[in-house]
Amino acid sequence: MATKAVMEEAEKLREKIRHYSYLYYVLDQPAIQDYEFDQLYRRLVQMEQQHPEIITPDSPTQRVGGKASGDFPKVTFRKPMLSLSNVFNPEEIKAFDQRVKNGLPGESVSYITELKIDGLSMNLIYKDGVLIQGLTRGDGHVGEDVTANVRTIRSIPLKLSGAPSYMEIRGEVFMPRKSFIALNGERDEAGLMPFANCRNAAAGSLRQLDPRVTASRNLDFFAYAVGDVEGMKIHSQEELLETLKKFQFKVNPHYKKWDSIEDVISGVLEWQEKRHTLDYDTDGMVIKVNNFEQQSRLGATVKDPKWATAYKYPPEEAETKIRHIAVTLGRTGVLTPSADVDPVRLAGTTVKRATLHNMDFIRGKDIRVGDTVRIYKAGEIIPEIDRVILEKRTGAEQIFNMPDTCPVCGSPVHRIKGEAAYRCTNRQCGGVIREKLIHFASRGAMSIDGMGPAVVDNMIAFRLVSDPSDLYSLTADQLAQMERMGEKSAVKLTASIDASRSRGLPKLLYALGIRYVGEKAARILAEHFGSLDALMKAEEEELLLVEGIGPAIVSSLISYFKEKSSQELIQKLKEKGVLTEIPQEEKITDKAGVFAGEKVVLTGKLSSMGRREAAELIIGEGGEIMSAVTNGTTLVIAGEDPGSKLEKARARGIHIIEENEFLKRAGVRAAHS
Ligand code: 1X8
Repeated sequence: MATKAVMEEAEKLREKIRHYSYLYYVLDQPAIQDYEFDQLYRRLVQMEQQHPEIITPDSPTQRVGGKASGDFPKVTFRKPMLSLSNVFNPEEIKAFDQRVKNGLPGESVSYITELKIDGLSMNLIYKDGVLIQGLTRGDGHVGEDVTANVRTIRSIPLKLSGAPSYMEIRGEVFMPRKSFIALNGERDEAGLMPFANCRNAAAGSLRQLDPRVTASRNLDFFAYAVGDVEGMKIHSQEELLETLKKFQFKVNPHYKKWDSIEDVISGVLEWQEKRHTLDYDTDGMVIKVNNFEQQSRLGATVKDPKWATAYKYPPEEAETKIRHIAVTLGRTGVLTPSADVDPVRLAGTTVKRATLHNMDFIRGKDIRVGDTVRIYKAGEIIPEIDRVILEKRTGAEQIFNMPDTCPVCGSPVHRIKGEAAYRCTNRQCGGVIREKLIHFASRGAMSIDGMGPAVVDNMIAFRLVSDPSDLYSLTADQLAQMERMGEKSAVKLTASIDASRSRGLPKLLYALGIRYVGEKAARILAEHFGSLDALMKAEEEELLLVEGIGPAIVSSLISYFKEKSSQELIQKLKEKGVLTEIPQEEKITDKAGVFAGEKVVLTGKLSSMGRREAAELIIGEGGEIMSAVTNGTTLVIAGEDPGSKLEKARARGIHIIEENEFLKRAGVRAAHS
């Protein structure tokens, strides 16, 4: 049996992890390094493994773990989830205001505007502050129970503090554009059908039978309403949003209160263009009467509330003609078709090319060369074809077929059973090698300066490299033989290749270009396993237990490491001195360092080191860096010319030390370890 002390320590860890997750996932203000977070998390997993009886359902370790149920049971809502009436122009907004005013004669009315998020509406049920059910909107009266999947969304609290006995939180599950674009890129590479937009991707991710898949999809949630609530009274939408924030939900920050409908209109129009800069899709603006008592007097029709409406922004689409279908080769050998179209303006840019993904996509939409098509931007960035305008067919359009041979090396092209993708069958295909090298050297991967596509082409043409490991034995003389490469540039390039040896495991893992292993997955894996050797030795079951790593990544890793060519490449990279572990400076070896638990503010100049260095030292010793003195600050390190932070610290009686004392504390430790 676990002792009281063990249970208390576990609960403390949970609180800490909840707090740092909140800062990271809800406020987007990370306060500790990922590695340090991982250490806390692993410590909790360890304790819970040793004492399974202490596991609580709201423990942060229990986000992914619900069983994969065969289907999603139907659940009837206590209060229906209504839809919204739509308005499309300022006149209709004014008419909405008139209807509201007619329902509330002589009263003054304030409105709240909120961005309308293009995702899926959800109802989250909290009993005594614990999330017990997550339901999709369904038909508004009966929703589907997707609790196991909802629990994997990090910005949704599993536990609320100070919550009433029963509360339903309503909001929108969505997929950020960045995640959507990355996901579709992976799907193209894997020969899977891409999602048409962020909303479909979010819906598909939420309806997964395996919660681990949902967990890997990077879903997010904005809260904006409540359903049934027992034991708490809220008086206005403004108060509601503030309350949701207090319960640590993510609330979209772009809401505003207005006292006149003219101001509402200007607020709505202001976002018509600005919304394109956000990292999530919005399809309009919701306008709500602020006062709840006025809301209830206005009431609802069978379908929608009379106190709210949605101003819908027109979808951004354009019409153009397909002139040609081109085929490009990716780094896994997949051939991807794309349409060259007549240049057309769309959502702020000129579009000349739209992706066609794969043959199933082309056949599914019956896309032909010469067709007139409607295009839009998926995730606001990627030009996509929505549909062919059949009425504009002339009969001169040409059906497209995938080439039988690789456009780069001429080898046969093969379609794997069950996949939509066609691949070049040549393992030594120059085009694939090229793409692999470009990826290996790219930013986010090994960041080799001066090694862009043109240089890679040159290297291949001069037969200097056939895989990334060859880079590490290149001499400046060899490089200088290439065209358009001076001696100076050659020396510089060898230096940046050399420097890339020590990038470390997270970058290397991404650079290897393993299918599905993007930057984020690479970092998670690197931090979990610490070395490439440990990762390569890991069994499937162990990989599946890693938070944020879904089954697709796991099977891709396993098949990659099983390949003889991968093993050889890794062996060669090691022999050439490429670091296959986490760099020393990114490691926090002992969380119980001399500054463990301290929240430290640095002020003034230190003579012995820079700010960054000092911060790293403190973090490395278990401390946390704060940018300003607050009530939570436990220690202030004062250098020269410390300024107002020092005064603030003095006024609050916070412990202050000077540079020599700081060095002594940090140094004593360093001498021991
Ligand atoms: C739907 C949505 C609402 C809000 C944001 N996004 C949506 N998709 C909001 O109120 N902030 S309200 C709503 C509905 O009532 N159907």
